[in-house]
Amino acid sequence: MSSGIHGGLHNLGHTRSVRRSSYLVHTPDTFIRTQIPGTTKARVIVHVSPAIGAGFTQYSVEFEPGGVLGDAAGQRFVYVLEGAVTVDAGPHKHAVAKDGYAYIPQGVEQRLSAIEKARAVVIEQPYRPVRGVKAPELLVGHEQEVTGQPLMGDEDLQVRSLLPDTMAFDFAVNTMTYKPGAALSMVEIHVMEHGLLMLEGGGIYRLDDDWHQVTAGDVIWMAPYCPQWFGALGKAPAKYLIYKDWNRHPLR
Ligand code: UGY
Ligand code: MN
Repeated sequence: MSSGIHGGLHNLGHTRSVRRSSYLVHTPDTFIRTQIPGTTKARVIVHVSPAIGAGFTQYSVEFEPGGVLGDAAGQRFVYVLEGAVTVDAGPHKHAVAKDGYAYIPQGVEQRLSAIEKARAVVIEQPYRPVRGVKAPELLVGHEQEVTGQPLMGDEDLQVRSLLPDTMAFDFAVNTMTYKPGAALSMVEIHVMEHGLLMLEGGGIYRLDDDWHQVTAGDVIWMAPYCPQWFGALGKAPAKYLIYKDWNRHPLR
């Protein structure tokens, strides 16, 4: 049987995706592929953008072999989900493979080229400088090389900070890995917003006053002050990549 929109498998109008003023749950069945200037042989799915009220953008790029993503609209963070890409940024050139990542400062001429079929998540945000603090430089790393830290002493919930926690950076990107049954110890309400991609496993996400089942491949945007809590379900760990704006005065 054929599938998708041409085969009539439309789930009778049902989806786990939800759009509220304080959050978005974006599940793969609702993804629409598009293109942005500077892309060739690459499709883009924009999950989070100023159009929904966010101060950053988060999108996925699906590259064919040889596919390219060009210049950014601000500083850029790239995390490779599948395959490998070459990052050409100014005078630097780095190969970044699955679970590898790169931070590229604002204004650097750049080109990301897929060495093979690849998928990556991209976060871009205008840089907010701080007087007397030098802006960050290009940084390339790998998630597995970052030491995990237990969140609030909970060994079953490990946080890996992919960017250095210095005032030079105005956002953070972390991975959070929950052992089966682990959960945030509190409902968080904070000024920072989040862009989140479920990498592995799943569980229940509380967002505002609603509880959602979430699984690998789902994306969530949380507005500032959106009440949030997560508990991992199933027999395998749950893991997500999470962005937050960070290290800046709330009036700037
Ligand atoms: O860093 C955070 O705010 C993180 N603990 N939030 C979350 O997982 N929803
Ligand atoms: Mn949070």
